[in-house]
Amino acid sequence: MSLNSRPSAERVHIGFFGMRNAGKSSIVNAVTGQNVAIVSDFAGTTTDPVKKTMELLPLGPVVIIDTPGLDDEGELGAMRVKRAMRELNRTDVAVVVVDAQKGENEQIKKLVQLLGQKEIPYILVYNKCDLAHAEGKLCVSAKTGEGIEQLKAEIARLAAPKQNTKRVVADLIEKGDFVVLVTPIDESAPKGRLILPQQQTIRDILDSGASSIVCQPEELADTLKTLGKKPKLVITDSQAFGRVSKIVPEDITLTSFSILFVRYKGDLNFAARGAAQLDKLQNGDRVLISEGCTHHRQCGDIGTVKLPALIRKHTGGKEIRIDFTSGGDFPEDVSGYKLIIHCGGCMLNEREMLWRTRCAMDANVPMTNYGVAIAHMNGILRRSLAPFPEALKELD
Ligand SMILES: Nc1nc2c(ncn2[C@@H]2O[C@H](COP(=O)(O)OP(=O)(O)O)[C@@H](O)[C@H]2O)c(=O)[nH]1
Ligand code: SF4
Ligand SMILES: [Mg+2]
Repeated sequence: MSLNSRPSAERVHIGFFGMRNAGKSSIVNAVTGQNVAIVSDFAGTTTDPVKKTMELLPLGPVVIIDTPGLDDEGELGAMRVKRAMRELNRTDVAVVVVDAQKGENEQIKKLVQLLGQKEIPYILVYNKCDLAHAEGKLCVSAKTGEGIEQLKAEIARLAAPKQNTKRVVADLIEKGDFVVLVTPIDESAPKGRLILPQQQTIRDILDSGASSIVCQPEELADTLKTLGKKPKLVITDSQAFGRVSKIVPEDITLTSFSILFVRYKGDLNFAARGAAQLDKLQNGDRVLISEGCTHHRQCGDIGTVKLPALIRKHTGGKEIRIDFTSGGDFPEDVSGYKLIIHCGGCMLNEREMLWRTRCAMDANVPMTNYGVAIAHMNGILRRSLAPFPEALKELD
């Protein structure tokens, strides 16, 4: 990611799917005008999904996902197909590539059906039209470039409404408002910088013509005192919720970064409802804690250390089995869990967060969020949801 580009989770994700050798990678290259994908006439060359961020005009910043074929063979192949299918859950717009010489087979029909179920808009495109023509279909040739402009226009048309128009905090504040942000810096915080949810929140405040001050919990009392003006909002890192709530006077609205993010990307109302499950956990119950970061856990040890400790305390030392997943990992089947607790998901796109939420809803498993769970266990959930009346209703 270059320094001035948009975070990839904020971009529209365009996935290319189809049988091996249909020309998916060739079309990706033709559409992007770059050699993003490896093209080969040896079937199964694209072994893992390849992702690339780029500007796709006239649409703007996107992520292109080139996947292996739906017909990859053997045990390894089956795994790759599974990974390709998981990419579907991150896809805002799908391009289904059919070899015009071969036409649509059962797998393509199944894929199209699945796209319909998941309400993912898709484009069915017949490639290799320099070799065979398909009547009444969108025909392209990655080789000659025929139809590629039309395909790009169609992608842009379907992708435009998929751009996230929700805001992190802008709808809660006005020009001239003042916001205090609390971010503890402990040994698990990344060195020398702020993490993405904090950066995005600050940016959204700036975009609103409001201003913010950032401090650690230790400095909060003094900061509030010296301000001389009541802040519109205090936003804290969830891990300091308990401490911070004691410092911030009751008449000042208090919420957390991760509550703002579940509202922005996921389903805050569902997360609010899910918190009550923390009071019902029994010996032997399984809880899934899931995080969106892959390599560097930006949210530090909240998910691996702080939350499990809080849960143990909250349940009075009950034997709760806690599983942890991070990055793109999220179990296909969550029915074995009594509760899922997810981070704010700032590194995931909205579709992925909503898909995870739907997996939980389908399996009747309550799902909540880091900030919501921590606020609940500190007895301050009502207070931290005060700016969101719809979510508050879920607590009654
Ligand atoms: N004639 C012709 N060959 C193509 C076209 N698109 C791809 N190919 C060839 O089909 C083979 C498979 O292409 P590739 O993009 O790797 O397919 P993938 O497996 O779907 O990613 C390669 O030999 C390409 O050169 C096309 O539009 N016309
Ligand atoms: S994806 Fe989750 S764990 Fe990673 S920085 Fe964002 S909120 Fe924190
Ligand atoms: Mg390929």
